[in-house]
Amino acid sequence: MRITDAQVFVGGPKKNYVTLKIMTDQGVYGLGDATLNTRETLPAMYLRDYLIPAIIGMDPRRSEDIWQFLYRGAYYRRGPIAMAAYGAIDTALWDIKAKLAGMPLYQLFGGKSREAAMVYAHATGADLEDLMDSIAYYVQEGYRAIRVQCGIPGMPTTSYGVSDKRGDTRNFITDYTGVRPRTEIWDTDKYLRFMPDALAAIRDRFGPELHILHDVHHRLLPREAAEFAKAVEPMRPYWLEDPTPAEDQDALRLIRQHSTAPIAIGEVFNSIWECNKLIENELIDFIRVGVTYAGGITHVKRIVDLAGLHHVRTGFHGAPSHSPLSMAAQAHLNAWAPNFGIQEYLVLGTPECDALFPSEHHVTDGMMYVSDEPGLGVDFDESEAARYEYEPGSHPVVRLEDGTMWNY
Ligand code: CS2
Ligand code: MG
Repeated sequence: MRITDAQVFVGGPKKNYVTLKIMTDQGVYGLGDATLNTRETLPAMYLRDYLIPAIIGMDPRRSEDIWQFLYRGAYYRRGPIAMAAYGAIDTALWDIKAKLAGMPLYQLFGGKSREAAMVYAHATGADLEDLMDSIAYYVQEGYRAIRVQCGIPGMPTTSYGVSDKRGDTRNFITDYTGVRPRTEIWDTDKYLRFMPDALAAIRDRFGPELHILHDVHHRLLPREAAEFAKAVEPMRPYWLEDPTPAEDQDALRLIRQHSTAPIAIGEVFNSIWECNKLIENELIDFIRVGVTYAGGITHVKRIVDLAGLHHVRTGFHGAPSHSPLSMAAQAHLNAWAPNFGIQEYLVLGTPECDALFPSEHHVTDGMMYVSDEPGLGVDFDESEAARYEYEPGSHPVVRLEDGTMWNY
């Protein structure tokens, strides 16, 4: 069996999905995702110019060897662009393998460990009252776990992912008006004075059972993160995400020394070599990698197995930029992983997105049900894809009130 050709498509309904389709001499094809939000053309070019010409003629069933060929063969290893490109190929090869077996992908990992996987929704509010309405909406929709993000009083712009318009709970991460980013202003003192009380009010209003998650989005210094984690511990958050940038991994000990609040990190990691020390030293509770830019199923499965040895559970990245293909790959891993924790989930199901990526995967009452179709269980409609083209977009950048650049 041979790979005969592969194509890359960039575009989608208000997203720039980077979709890879690998064709074989037996008519079976595989699909993979390389969507690197706001840098989408780069993995697409890596695939088209360097990787696709090198894999044509290879046996698509040898996914492990092809992964090693891509990773070891590059010499300049890792990085999100390369790992997204390898990840797309790897996912497409697993799709082909499971289609050949006539089984849903999770069967190849060892079968289902659960009937459905808990997901968390995003609630946001311009202020606390607005956020309470947004949480109430998701609770009523059946979600058991909700990430809560709120505008901070006195801060000149709203912080990460929150609209300044009351009642507008769409997720504001990517701005598709061009590559020049808008600026958000950050003030740690205002945040630290406000957010613990806000979380206490949310716990008070929604009771002990709701899983409350919060994303600090790399904004605090390690000492401040420890102070924050200690302050919110009585509210029993399900997790605190990215309390501090994880480049300085030893600094995370400070949080552990001061608080038992669970810590989730890893959405910007792209290899096991960024995860292994945090996992082995048991400095985190949830690993947040995404199949898209952490090298695909082969590499992420290795990270999940390492995490399992150290009581670290999964909480895969599932931001709005994720394609239904990467979400499907994660749905299969979530169905299998003995150390599954939770899955981030934003409603992707617009009619346009469903038409582009038809599938049986679905979320009901806050639980994700994996498709039983052979392979990934997602198709790709090329005539739909022809309607879209790449639209340049950007994340905001963050500055302190005096103009100093900060972490987005
Ligand atoms: C966020 C991300 O989902 C999350 O937890 O931190 O949305 C992140 O901002 C985006 O993926 C960046 O593209
Ligand atoms: Mg995050």
